[in-house]
Amino acid sequence: MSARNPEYDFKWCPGCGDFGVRRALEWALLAHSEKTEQPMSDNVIVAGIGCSGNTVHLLEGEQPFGIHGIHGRTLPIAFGVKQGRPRSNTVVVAGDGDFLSIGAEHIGPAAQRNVDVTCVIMDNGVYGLTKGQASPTTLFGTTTSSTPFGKIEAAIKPFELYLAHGVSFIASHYSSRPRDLARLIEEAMEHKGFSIVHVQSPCTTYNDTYDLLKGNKKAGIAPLVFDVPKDHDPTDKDAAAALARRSGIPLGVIYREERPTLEDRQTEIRKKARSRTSEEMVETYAV
Ligand SMILES: Cc1ncc(C[n+]2csc(CCOP(=O)(O)OP(=O)(O)O)c2C)c(N)n1
Ligand code: SF4
Ligand SMILES: [Mg+2]
Repeated sequence: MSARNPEYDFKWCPGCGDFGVRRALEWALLAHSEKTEQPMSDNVIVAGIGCSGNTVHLLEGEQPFGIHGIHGRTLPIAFGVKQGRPRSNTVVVAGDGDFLSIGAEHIGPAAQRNVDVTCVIMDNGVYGLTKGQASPTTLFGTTTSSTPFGKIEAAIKPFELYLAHGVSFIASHYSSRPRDLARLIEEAMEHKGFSIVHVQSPCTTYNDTYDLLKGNKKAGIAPLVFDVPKDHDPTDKDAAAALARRSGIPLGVIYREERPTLEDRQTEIRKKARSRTSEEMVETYAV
């Protein structure tokens, strides 16, 4: 339960990866606000529905604005926030189910517009809140409450999907190194354009992947996570695609591209567009 929001009675399970993501997000928000000298109230967190979305209620300390919206619709809400308050640092927090299943159709338009929003996606490979159904990132053949004979679809590959859509900043990390994750989230917030930090955040109740991610010598399990190689050039799209296709979980920035944001282009258009009276507007429709 949040000390700042005692009416909201919510608990994560012990060991849930989302604790680490919450801590990282708090640090990143503090660092970003300090650097930009913007008040905390200029940060807006748009949360999806899922255990991950509850991050918005658990933030401690000075509070950003929080909107706990509709499952799968974080991006349209964030788009509206950014249109209404272009100076706000708008951050989406959502799960793999929310963002990549029902919400997947919104990734393409947000990327093509290069809307200046940062997304922190908590991927636990399962629908945690609704008790363990398969999600788009659940591996093929996995037995879950909705796939008792094994999942029959292949798992989607988020990084390849983000690259194909033209997301202008793509990073990957996991919840067990919150300091490093915080720096990556901060970098994503500083990026001008649409940024996604895709975080492996294990669900200890329905899909405990800690040993797989970190490795377990005693059990003979090699770690899935690896640091992005020092010589990786994130501005090289081919190199980013090769990294996205590599097996395992890279920790660091996969891709970065500087290009005008939607807000930049709108500012340019506003300079060109002459303001009109209602009568003049109606006149333009007359045949
Ligand atoms: C429109 C709509 N469809 C379905 C649901 C039910 N629902 C709530 S959370 C959820 C899945 C959550 O999974 P994920 O987004 O991965 O978040 P997690 O709980 O794993 O963090 C679903 C299907 C809903 N609330 N609204
Ligand atoms: S069900 Fe899973 S994702 Fe949800 S709080 Fe528990 S451990 Fe975390
Ligand atoms: Mg999930």
